[in-house]
Amino acid sequence: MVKKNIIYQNILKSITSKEKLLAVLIDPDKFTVNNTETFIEKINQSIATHIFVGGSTVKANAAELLVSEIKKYTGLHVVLFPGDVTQITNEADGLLFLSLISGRNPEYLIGKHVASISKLKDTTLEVIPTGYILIENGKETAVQRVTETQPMPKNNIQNIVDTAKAGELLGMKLIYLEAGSGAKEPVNPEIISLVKQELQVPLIVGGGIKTKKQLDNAYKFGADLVVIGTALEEDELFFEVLHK
Ligand code: 1GP
Repeated sequence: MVKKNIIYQNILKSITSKEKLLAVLIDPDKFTVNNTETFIEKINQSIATHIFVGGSTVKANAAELLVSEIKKYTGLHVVLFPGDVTQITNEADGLLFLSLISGRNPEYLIGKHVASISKLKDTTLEVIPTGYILIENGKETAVQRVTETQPMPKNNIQNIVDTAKAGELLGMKLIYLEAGSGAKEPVNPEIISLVKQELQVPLIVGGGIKTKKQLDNAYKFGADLVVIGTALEEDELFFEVLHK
């Protein structure tokens, strides 16, 4: 396996220089490939620093096709955020090797990872082990349905903090607090702040962020990298407030 460490080192560097990071998430299942050039142009002119590609129910090869198209129009790092092994493609720069540590489904803790190894053997992808924590937001999300796991109750913050810390101690290089795609409410600032206080590794926050205020709040309370998908998918005018 080819090992690179460029994406992760850049994340660490940004944190040291107090720069905040933003990933635009593109779900191949909800995106029309013909729109790639115009959409990526908007990303290029925004404060986004990364493009994530993935979704819970993506059809085989859709991710590969989309990533190769995206790469034509941007110099930003394209990182896979896969819901399944079929979404792994060498066309991307990196892969969030997600373990769903909020759940107790062995398939999403380790099973899918074992199944992906034959694909990753000759990869040039930078593989970044990531502890993925799904937090309750008031409605059922795709992650919950597909993985058949329960999100963590948002009121038991200590348990969320302990889960994040356990992920770090297991060697995960990123912790991702997820409210779920299209969540009614983003992850509560108190949760972000208490998790951040315990962690040495970078913290990603995503799910349900639809306004600049919510984005700034996530940063203010400790997110190093924020992920926005649905809000930009549904209304590209949101790019205007994210302009560089
Ligand atoms: C979902 O965290 C990401 O996995 C982004 O969520 O689509 O709600 O922005 P949204």
